Amino acid sequence: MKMKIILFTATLILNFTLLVCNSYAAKTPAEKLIERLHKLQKKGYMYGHQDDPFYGITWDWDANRSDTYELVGDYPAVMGFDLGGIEVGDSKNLDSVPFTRIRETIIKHHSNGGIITISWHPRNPLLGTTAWIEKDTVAYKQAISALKQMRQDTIAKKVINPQKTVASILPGGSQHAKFRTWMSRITDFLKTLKTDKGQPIPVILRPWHENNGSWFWWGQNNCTDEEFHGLWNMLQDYVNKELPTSIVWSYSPNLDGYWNEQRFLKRYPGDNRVSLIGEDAYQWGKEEDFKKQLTADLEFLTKFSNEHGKLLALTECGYQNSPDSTWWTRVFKTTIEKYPVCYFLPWRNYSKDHFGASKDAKTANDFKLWYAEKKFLFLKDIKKIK
Ligand code: BMA
Repeated sequence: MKMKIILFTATLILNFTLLVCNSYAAKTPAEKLIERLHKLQKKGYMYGHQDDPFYGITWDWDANRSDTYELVGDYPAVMGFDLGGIEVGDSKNLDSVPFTRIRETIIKHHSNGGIITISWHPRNPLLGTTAWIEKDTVAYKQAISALKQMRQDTIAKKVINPQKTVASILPGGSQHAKFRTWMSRITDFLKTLKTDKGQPIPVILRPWHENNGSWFWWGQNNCTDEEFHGLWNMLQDYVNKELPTSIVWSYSPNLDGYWNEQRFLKRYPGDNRVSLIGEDAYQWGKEEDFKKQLTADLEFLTKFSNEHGKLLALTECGYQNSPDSTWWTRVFKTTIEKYPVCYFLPWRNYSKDHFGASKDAKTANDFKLWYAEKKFLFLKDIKKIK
């Protein structure tokens, strides 16, 4: 009898262990990253930085350097990289970073326990220009008005309207086949992001960002709501088919100041398509305006992300070349710390413009003071939290 009970209990324990192991094994790298981000969000907010190990305010391309490390003795928890240029087969991205180096760095940061986010500023598929559309639109309007004055309406009709870019790449559009090739090039790169054991490395992908502004060809005035959804879904469905287990999707509009549910929902891709809601939030003008807008947005986004079960992050941020030595703790920290922001990612540091922490920035001491706080998480802090 006793033996039977022991056997029965042993089987129960074994079954339970198998169940736990299976359910863990069944989780994809993307699902595990989402869980990890939720865990980390409860501990504090992580520091992220774009292109951190490639160049800094006073150096370029050296190996094993980082403005963050040289200031605080630790690396960013989150590193951001951009794949602009991969779509046309370039060997370096739009900021001259070789894709081979981006790949190596992603693999290394992941194996060190870090988190990766990827943005993409693809060129304009209709015009061959950059992701930034404003100059194209101005040139188009000038050409049309000149041609109209010359009564050249037939020629005017043939001039390509930059604001038709999104429409041109959707199924049935003149550039659809070309854009499929572009999508295949970005997925080919993403497929090479693997651990040394051959496991796909999870990444937070943040396409079509700042879409409530009109400076990119996918922006607010450059496509309709319907076209935007078509664009989002086309890329997402393509990438998910090729990489079904490793992509965490981030939807990241720009600092707005006036979000409400109705407006936000117009271009929100949908709960089944987004895991992280981000916002790109720079101070370009007055401090008071920035604080007011960011507070209003974080109030709205906190409520929205809680109700929809999403993560919240400031996916790009900073104050370019901040002349104000106390900006981080006095302006930024005090505005964000009340909200469940899981990470914030200052944009790149390079000789002309910098956004992130550095010993060469006026904000160096202020940032170091902030670094000492327990809630502020860097690579060493998150390593053990899997
Ligand atoms: C912008 C600027 C550009 C850069 C682009 C993509 O905000 O930093 O110089 O090319 O991001 O990284």
